Amino acid sequence: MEQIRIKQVDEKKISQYIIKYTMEDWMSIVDSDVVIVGAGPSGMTAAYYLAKAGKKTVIFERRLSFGGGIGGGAMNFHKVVIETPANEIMEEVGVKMKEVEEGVFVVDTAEFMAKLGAAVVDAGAKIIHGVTVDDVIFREDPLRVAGVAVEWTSTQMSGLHVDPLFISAKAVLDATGHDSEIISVAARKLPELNIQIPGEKSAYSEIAEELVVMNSGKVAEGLYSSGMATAEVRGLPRMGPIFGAMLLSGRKVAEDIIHDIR
Ligand code: 48H
Ligand code: FE2
Repeated sequence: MEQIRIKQVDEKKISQYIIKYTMEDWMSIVDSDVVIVGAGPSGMTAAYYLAKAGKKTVIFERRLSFGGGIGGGAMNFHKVVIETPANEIMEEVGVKMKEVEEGVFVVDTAEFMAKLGAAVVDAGAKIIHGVTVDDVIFREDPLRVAGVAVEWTSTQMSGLHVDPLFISAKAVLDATGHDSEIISVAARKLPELNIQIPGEKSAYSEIAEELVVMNSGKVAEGLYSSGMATAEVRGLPRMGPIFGAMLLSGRKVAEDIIHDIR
């Protein structure tokens, strides 16, 4: 059998390459156009359209994977439902769909996560895993959100007292899902933003989808919501494992941000 010759790489060189090019990325990330918190379906869809429009976009994701609630499907069944016109977005990123009735499609969760994630990266957005956002930066005159505070998820889990780094952005998108973590912290620590959070309502899929898309957008200057964070912040019903509104709210909020930061 022919021997496979593998290039020999010194350990310290491996370290140097990783440190140098990680820091190069972070030097750019600290001054972003848009920070998206959460790599679930709505955050990734927003990132895809923002990056395609040339905005310097970063997603911070607490976990070491992307997809958010996609992976769990419905009670761990590996399918979710999509409805028109969200199928346009699935087609654009190459996710195969089975049309089960007119305008209603079933998709595989693994393919959904993988292809949406790949589309985000190919469009030029950065996805940084293992980072938790736990606060915002604000400015006065005019009062606005101007970025976020980030910490390693692993450091947070350790309980050690370590201060965060700050990342500035023209727009911050809370795509953290049901808990709406970023808008919640802004509402609590910046009462002058006047944000009231009524909380998500019980399930009513038929009306919830349109309501979530319509109500996704600006919550305060510089601060936006998409996906289930919108349901939490606007007091809208949940819809269960149908994902059209997650995708369409991500696209809608991307359009709003592109308009606002132009
Ligand atoms: C960094 C964070 C932080 C943080 C959270 O939950 P997601 O999938 O969010 P959406 O809104 O795009 O999609 C919601 C959908 O999955 C869902 O749950 C539906 C449709 N439910 C209907 C129903 O009736 O239940 O993703 C949010 C992501 C996750 O990956 C989190 O790990 C991440 O955000 N995240 N990342 N810093 N502070 N908080
Ligand atoms: Fe959910």
